[in-house]
Amino acid sequence: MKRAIFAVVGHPNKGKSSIVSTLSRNDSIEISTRSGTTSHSGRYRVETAHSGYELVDTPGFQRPRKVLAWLNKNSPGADQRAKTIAEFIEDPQCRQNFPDEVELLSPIVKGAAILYVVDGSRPYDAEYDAEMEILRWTGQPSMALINPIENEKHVDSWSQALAQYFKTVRIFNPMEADFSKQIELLKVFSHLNPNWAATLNALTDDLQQQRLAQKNKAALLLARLVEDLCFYRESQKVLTEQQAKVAQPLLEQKYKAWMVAREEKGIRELMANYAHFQVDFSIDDLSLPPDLFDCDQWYMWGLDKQQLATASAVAGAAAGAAVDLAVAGHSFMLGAIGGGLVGFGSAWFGAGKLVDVKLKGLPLGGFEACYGPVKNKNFPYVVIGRFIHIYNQVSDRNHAKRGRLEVLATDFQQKVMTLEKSSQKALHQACDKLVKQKTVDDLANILLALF
Ligand SMILES: Nc1nc2c(ncn2[C@@H]2O[C@H](COP(=O)(O)OP(=O)(O)O)[C@@H](O)[C@H]2O)c(=O)[nH]1
Ligand SMILES: [Mg+2]
Repeated sequence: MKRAIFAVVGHPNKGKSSIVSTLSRNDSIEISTRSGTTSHSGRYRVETAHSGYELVDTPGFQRPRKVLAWLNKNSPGADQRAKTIAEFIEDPQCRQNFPDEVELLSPIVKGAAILYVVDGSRPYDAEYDAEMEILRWTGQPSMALINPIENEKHVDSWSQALAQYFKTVRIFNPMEADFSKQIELLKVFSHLNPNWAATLNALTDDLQQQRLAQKNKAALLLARLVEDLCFYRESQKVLTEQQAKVAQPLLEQKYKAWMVAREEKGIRELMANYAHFQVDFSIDDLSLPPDLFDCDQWYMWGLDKQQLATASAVAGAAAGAAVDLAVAGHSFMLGAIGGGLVGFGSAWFGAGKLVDVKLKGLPLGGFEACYGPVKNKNFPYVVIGRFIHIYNQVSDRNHAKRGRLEVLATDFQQKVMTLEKSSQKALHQACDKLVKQKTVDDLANILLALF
């Protein structure tokens, strides 16, 4: 058998489906506290550029002792055991009486290697011997995985028991095992069957490449996001200043809605990049500091005042006034420029702390009322900080994890401080350009330092 196939087997509720989910990066596999959730085997192919393998998620053993009794009764001797197992899965009576065992043994009889899963937080007892004995009868390559579901209390006794039946035993927690732990495990798999060593080695190489490519893609997604958010403006033609005043709240509303939706889209793209499609997440969860438009709370996401001042200096931007304006949260372009910009009353400015609010006289009469683009110097850092924060959670999130994305604050300011000086400078210069609505060459590459 050329293709590497692993059947993940064990007692119900030991994390078999969780392991398959994490290793195959598939968050649509059903995982449940309800025993017997997986009643039919599911096959999950992992395809990479030059390789691939398959995981089979199976139902748990239901009546292993009875099955073993049947096998013992029907086996002429040790040399015939694998054959007896094959007879067991074909036997009409057995298919009726032991559907789960038939289902889980079928892929093994066809050549799959065995990954036997137990829970390291529950004690070993002799009941499991029947399962392990049945698996041994198949004669297929095998290893055991101890999943410490709640704790590692019984890992040692399990290790001893498992060593009686399996040459290879590893601890693997499908919720927590990070990428390197997953790669480590795949490397162990490659020793189970010498025929699969080459393909599984190619697989781990591919996965490592893939992970790099995902990181580059994440940086590219952020580059597009921060550019879009920094450049965006909402505008509307109006005939009079009075009309502009009426239009202003609507413009503001539309502007904010667009910005929020764009940020959410960027985050969804990031999740899709890591094959997370079912994550329960709402952009509102990011409102640890209330929202993207609350300047006072920004220092938590972006840079703090002092960093911002340093950033401006590093970027070679005008220090002093420019920095103070940024810190105060408003920076307006007022007065007449070109076609004629008309400033508005204080209500107009007050609402527009964050952004540029303009009324521009049009050559053929009337005005163009504009909301945006962003003027606050901290804004690009805030967007970047929020994205990096989500990146940290998403890129390391195992696919067995269900439930909401936990929003744990990560220290973006610290991250910026620890960048190499040249990377810091490039970042500050890029942000300085972005708030001036100038495009930045190679932005994704500059941002990559933060990933
Ligand atoms: N905390 C924690 N829960 C786990 C772990 N593995 C599985 N579970 C939980 O145990 C239950 C059964 O998991 P599942 O993968 O469906 O087990 P299966 O019946 O063997 O396929 C689910 O509620 C999982 O969320 C783990 O490593 N840590
Ligand atoms: Mg299952």
